[in-house]
Amino acid sequence: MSDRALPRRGEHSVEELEDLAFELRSKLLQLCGTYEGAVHIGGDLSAADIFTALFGYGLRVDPADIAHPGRDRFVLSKGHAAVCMYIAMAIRGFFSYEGIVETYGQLDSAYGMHPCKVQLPGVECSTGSLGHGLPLAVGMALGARHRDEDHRIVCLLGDGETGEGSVWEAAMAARSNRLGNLVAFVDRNRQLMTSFAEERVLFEPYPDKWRAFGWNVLEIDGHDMGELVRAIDALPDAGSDRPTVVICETVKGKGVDFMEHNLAWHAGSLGAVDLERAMAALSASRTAAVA
Ligand SMILES: Cc1ncc(C[n+]2csc(CCOP(=O)(O)OP(=O)(O)O)c2C)c(N)n1
Repeated sequence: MSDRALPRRGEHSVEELEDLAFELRSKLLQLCGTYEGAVHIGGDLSAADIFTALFGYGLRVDPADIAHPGRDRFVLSKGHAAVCMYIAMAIRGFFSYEGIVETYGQLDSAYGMHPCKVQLPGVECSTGSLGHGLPLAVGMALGARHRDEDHRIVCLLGDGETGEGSVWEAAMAARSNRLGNLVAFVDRNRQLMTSFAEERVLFEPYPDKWRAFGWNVLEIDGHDMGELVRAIDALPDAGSDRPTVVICETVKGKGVDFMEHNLAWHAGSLGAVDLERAMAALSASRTAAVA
């Protein structure tokens, strides 16, 4: 057993988390305006509240002690949202935002378009090929059980990604092995890369599919910080015998009106004029939300 103090969960209120989610979206857009390549901005914006709730509230992690054995492990299965994770982690104190912007997406940068745990200590899993994060998380959860550790493994998936068969093999293995220390969040933005989800794959009845695999299912509005916090508070103890999935209903491009529900904004970059428009739209949606 380690004699280091256990990492603490984030301690922000719902209102503070909402401010942090705005900060995260603003920083994402700024980076999208300076980086020359395409940023997966649509699925970053849909997941920004989930990232904020996890890194600002739900996860027991310590930026000053990233290898603590008692820390929760976060696995970004939708690895194309790496930059959103980097910035959420920067806001929690893991890295500096300026450091991310300086080298993001460049050859040999620690901040690649997909996360690499070798290049960037603090990242728990190298991901990017969709469908692999949940199987990895199942292995990590099993390992924790074997070592008698009581931390959680938290995995974020895209809904499109859950069209991969490996996700359902992992879901079955998780329940078979009674992995109550495993929690999946699904960013249910109902869009894939080039199409709307149900046009390609009949996901519905989506929550019932997870229930059929024996999971505890929570369904929430993934942009309502209060609901995110309550879902995190309602998670069963890591020692329980049933994995939990939190299905977060979201909007791809959330917060920037011309990106919302728009297939053109799965990935893209912003010129100076578009950046200004996007920042104005984000501020307007924040003002409307607090009014
Ligand atoms: C195995 C694999 N196939 C294809 C891709 C390319 N790809 C990147 S994002 C994406 C769409 C994924 O949709 P979803 O999981 O719903 O993510 P989101 O809409 O939240 O960005 C695809 C097909 C990939 N990264 N991995």
